[in-house]
Amino acid sequence: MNNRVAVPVLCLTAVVVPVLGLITAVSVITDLRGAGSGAAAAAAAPPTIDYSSPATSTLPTTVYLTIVTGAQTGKDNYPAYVPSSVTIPAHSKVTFVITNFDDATPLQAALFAKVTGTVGNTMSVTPIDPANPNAPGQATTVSQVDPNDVGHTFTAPGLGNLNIPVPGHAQVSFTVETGAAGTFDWNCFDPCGTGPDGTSGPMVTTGYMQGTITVT
Ligand SMILES: [Cu+2]
Repeated sequence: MNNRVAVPVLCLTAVVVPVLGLITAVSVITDLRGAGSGAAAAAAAPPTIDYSSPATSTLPTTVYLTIVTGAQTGKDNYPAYVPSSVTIPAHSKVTFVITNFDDATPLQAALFAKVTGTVGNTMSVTPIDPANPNAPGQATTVSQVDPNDVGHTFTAPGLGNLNIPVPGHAQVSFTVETGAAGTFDWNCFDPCGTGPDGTSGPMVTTGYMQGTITVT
């Protein structure tokens, strides 16, 4: 009889004592950890990272484009913007520099002779001599160009109604303020291409007189 009673008691003791010991051990470890992290926090606060804010963009805020002639592309009457597609940061001021080695083609629509969509609706124009390209002329700031002097336009209606009339044999620079992310098509609206009205060929070919501006 006594053995039958004693066995459960011993069993209970065998279970309870180790459990109590475990609880005590966990409490000690928790206390030590608390003390340790407190000391570390006092010594050097960990950096705070705010993941709700976007990372600062590493994209360039100056973009360089070159307009090359059909002779340079090796494709008759196929002048091209190089590069024809660019990626720029959102919510930023981005400066474009376009160097045009091509000559003028009179604009058919004088509307595209005006500078729009840039800071101040102006651009800087510096004449260049393609045969001596590192001896630029005097820069001037303009809000429009004589339609007969325009060689190509850089027109992106979706990007703040951007329109740049690029004179023949000139370098232009202008600044745009980007907004939210998006992809915007640009086209040249000067009839520099092939076909009876000059609007075929490179004018309708991505990589020549049309491309995209990606804002990200
Ligand atoms: Cu063009």
